[in-house]
Amino acid sequence: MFGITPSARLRPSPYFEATLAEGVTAFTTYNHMLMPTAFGDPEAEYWRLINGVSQWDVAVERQVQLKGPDAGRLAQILAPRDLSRQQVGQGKYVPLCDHQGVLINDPICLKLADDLYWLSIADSNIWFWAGAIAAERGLDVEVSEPDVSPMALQGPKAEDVVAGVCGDWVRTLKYFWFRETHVDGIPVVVQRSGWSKQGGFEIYLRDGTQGTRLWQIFKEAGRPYGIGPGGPNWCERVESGLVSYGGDTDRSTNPYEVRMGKYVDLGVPDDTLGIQALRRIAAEGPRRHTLGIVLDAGDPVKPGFLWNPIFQGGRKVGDLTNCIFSYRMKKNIGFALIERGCAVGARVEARIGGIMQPGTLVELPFI
Ligand code: THG
Repeated sequence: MFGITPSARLRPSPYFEATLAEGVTAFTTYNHMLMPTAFGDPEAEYWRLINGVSQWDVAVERQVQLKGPDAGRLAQILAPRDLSRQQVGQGKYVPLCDHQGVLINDPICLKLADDLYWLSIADSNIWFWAGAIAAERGLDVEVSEPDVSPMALQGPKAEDVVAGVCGDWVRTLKYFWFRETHVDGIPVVVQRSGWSKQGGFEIYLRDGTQGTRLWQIFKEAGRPYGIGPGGPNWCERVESGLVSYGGDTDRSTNPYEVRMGKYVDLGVPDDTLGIQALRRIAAEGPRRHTLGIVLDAGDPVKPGFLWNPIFQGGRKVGDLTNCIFSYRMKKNIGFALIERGCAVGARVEARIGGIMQPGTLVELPFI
């Protein structure tokens, strides 16, 4: 359809050549990189994730490394979730908020050592933010972006594939826990994680020259299980109720509005960014919440790129932040970021492409 102009601003993934060889047909941009999102057969890619194992280039999940005596202090200043009992080898899903309590990223925080943390970030420039906060607070910590590029293996067969390559110890890893190891001499971190609810692992490659080789090793090990390429799957993640920062959030969304309230600890130290605002929001109650919506329409609707307004009795009450035809439910489903007065069971209308589409609000996740 169109090409992409090369530039040093558009940074390459170590798996780029491998995904070209797999027949990638579409990319999205994320953290100033390209992420493969399609390989020509969306339904096959979906069922492979649900029933088998899917291999993803998610190198765009960049690491913001905090290193030095104050690394843990900085992590806790950035994240309004209690990290005081986080252990080495453990990851935690954390909201990052600005001073107003607005969500600015939702990384996994990995503690590699008492003085070494990675924030595995979603799509926003946290390296500027973390560096500025460290300097302003006079902390003894170095903020950098190391040569680390995750690849995901997702789906019910992912554990067998990763155990085949790394050993049976991976089967004992708890959710978000990880271990540093080598795969045929290539340095990696292996974590039980990934942006799907089908189970799986992420392999954080620590040598960007070895992407093609690492891809091939897992592809070979996955052959008996029918492995194939994929990417963060729009349909599966909506069915599973996974929030996409920047997709389902806007410039005023706080964690309580997008089902992340359980990852906020109001007792964190007072110098944590955004905590005063979050305490106020928690006391007053957020204005909006995120629910599922099931449209009446039987045929797939095309929602386009923009948020679609949701109405009740002719009044705008929220936004449809995504919408997809579910292969398992055979319905159009999406997320509604909507006034708290609109509850589960309520009938609403979403205006999509100029057409009013009636639907019902439901609990998340759908499946
Ligand atoms: N893996 C890694 N880095 C990432 C992502 C990832 N960075 C960007 C983005 N994804 C960060 N966002 C999320 C969002 C949700 C989850 C992980 C990262 C997730 N959530 C589960 C849930 O909401 O049900 C479990 C949360 C929990 O139990 O604590 O897994 O995917 N490396």
